[in-house]
Amino acid sequence: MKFVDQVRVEMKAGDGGNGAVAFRREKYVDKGGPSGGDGGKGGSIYLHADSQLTTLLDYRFNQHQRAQNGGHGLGSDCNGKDGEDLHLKVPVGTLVLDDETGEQLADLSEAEQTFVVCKGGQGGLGNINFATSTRQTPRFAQDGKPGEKKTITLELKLLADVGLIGFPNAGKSTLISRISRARPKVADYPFTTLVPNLGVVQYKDRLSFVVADIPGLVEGASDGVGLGHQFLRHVERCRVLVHLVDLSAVTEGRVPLADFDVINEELEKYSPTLASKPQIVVANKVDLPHAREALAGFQKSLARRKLTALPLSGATGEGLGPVLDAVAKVVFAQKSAPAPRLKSRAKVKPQLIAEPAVAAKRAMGSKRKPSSSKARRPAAKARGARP
Ligand SMILES: Nc1nc2c(ncn2[C@@H]2O[C@H](COP(=O)(O)OP(=O)(O)OP(=O)(O)O)[C@@H](O)[C@H]2O)c(=O)[nH]1
Ligand SMILES: [Mg+2]
Repeated sequence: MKFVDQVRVEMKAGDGGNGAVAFRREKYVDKGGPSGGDGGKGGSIYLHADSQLTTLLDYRFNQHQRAQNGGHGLGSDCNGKDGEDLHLKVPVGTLVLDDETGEQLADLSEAEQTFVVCKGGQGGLGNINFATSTRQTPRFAQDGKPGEKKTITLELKLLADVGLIGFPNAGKSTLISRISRARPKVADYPFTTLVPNLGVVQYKDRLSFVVADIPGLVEGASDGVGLGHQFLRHVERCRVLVHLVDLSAVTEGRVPLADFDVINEELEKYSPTLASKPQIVVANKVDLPHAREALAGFQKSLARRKLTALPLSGATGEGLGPVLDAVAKVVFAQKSAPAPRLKSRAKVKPQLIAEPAVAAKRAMGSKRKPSSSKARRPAAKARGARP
């Protein structure tokens, strides 16, 4: 399936129906008066975040979306029918941007979140509404209002906790397929991964986090080299980046520290915020002899910058524990504490708010108890809600 993560869509809500100009004409009813009904409301366009969807592919070939117009008002006091609303589904993590201004209109980051993109136009009033004592035959009615029209850009940003970054062939897909059930293609040529993949990692104590494997970056990605920066938006929301450095590349004359710097420069060019995200540096492929030899040197050069590199072999699983622990430490430290949930309404102790008059009487020492059932009701409510 094609991965579509950005699409421009023209949206038009339904226009409101026009109000009608009509007069009652009946046998024996002379000058029956105005009877033009109102126009119906135009349909609105809603976007719903759906956890079942993973891409914006549906919109690639449906770039014009229209909701139904409202029906026009009719004679005999008949109102026009409201236009049907249009409900569109988008994947969770979709940003809704105004195409012209680039302004963010909505961020649908939670399942079932809803956003009204375009409101339907109001229906016009029929002439029946304009009859007064001095104007008994209004020969005019109101036109319906046009529905909102917008061109928007839908942009998908995957919701992953951890983003895997590094050069092509660094072993990102190998790592995600080892720690999760994601099975992206693994091969020894660059740009094997062309679209981001997500995997859920089951960590200890039933804790889990989502990892995104994104296509490799190369020097000049900001100028469109390789696949460019286009997929970096998918790690913008991550809590932590795992930066894989391929130590075996020393056999090709590459220097691990230089590789590390190139990727960081590309991150910086894309977004300084992304570059300042917590990073766990992983020295990968240590199962290979050349890589193992290069490890100490790489770690030393990072230590000079007060950074550490965790050795790993995505292929054999060596060093996986400490890497996952380091990731989990950042992910779960940052994950906000679970929102306090009310187990039952009983926990909320309602306070009896006395009406000002009652409060004043009480203050004056009035001993008369409220006798009416109305006055007793709040107290009864409070009792009912007690645990
Ligand atoms: N020896 C060894 N080989 C590895 C290790 N990890 C990955 N490889 C090999 O390195 C090559 C590239 O691995 P991938 O996982 O496809 O690399 P990637 O970072 O996803 O590459 P792109 O998708 O092209 O960006 C494959 O031939 C893997 O078998 C490792 O830990 N040790
Ligand atoms: Mg890959």
